[in-house]
Amino acid sequence: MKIYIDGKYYDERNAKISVFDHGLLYGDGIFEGIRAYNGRVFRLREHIDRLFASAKAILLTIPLSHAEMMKAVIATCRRNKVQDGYIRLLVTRGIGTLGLNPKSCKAPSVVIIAGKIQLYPEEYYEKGLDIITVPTVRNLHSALNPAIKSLNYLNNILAKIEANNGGCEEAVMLNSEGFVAECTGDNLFIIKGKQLLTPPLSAGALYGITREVVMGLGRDAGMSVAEPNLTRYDLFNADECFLTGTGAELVPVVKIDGRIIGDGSPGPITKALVAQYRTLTNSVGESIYD
Ligand code: PXG
Repeated sequence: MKIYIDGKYYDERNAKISVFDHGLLYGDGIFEGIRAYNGRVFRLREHIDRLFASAKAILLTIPLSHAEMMKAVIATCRRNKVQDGYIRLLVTRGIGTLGLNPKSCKAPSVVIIAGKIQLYPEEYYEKGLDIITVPTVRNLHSALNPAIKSLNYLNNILAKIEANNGGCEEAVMLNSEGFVAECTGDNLFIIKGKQLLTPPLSAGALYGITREVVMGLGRDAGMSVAEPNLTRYDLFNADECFLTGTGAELVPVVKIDGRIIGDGSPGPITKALVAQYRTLTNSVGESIYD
């Protein structure tokens, strides 16, 4: 695998970042996780737009334009002969002194890794997930806005550890007011009658690109799509529940905090949305080889 670092390609064993990079020292940087299907990068523009929005929020100047960044992602995929894969794009604050002031960092670094995707086991999609609410709440907007896809994921990692300690793969994260925010690396949806509901961004959800696509699929299917504040009670009494993310796509949820959702198996609307999402990912995207 060839890794892109600041305009050059390196073999895996030579792809290195300094221990003085503030991305490592302080988690000072941002990232994106992107998928390629059938030789096309899915929703590339949206991912690059979100990367630039995260950069703006942390006052990080990305040394490439939107168009150059898109080209760099495509070129890295081509170089690695990616057909179906996972792309990790990160921008670090760069090398600085041991003090946390980013003023000491002269140049941000851009890293692009285009490799194989580690898929969730097929069983998760067939049987659905059993998830739990965890004690760690989602970061406050007023502290570290969850809309920023920063290199500091400790909030999510702590929640993931708590879910694992409770024997589950995923965690429902609430915000400081007790409303549902999202999961550790996925957005959360419920279905109630003809309504497709997901927490608003203001509740502490990431502006998920899969979330946006799925809301569109729901509207196309004639569902009423809304973003109300949701409580655990709403989750427990949903007809169906599923998670969305670039890596996971759509994963059905069948149990939350010991309460069985619907009839305890992936619901019909969730299954239909999974099929529509797969059709879309296989047919559209920024071409790698044209
Ligand atoms: N919420 C959070 C907190 C995320 O980090 C999502 C929702 C889903 O967003 P997208 O745009 O992907 O639909 C994410 C993003 C990984 C990995 O390695 C994936 C994410 C985050 C961190 C790691 O698979 N997902």
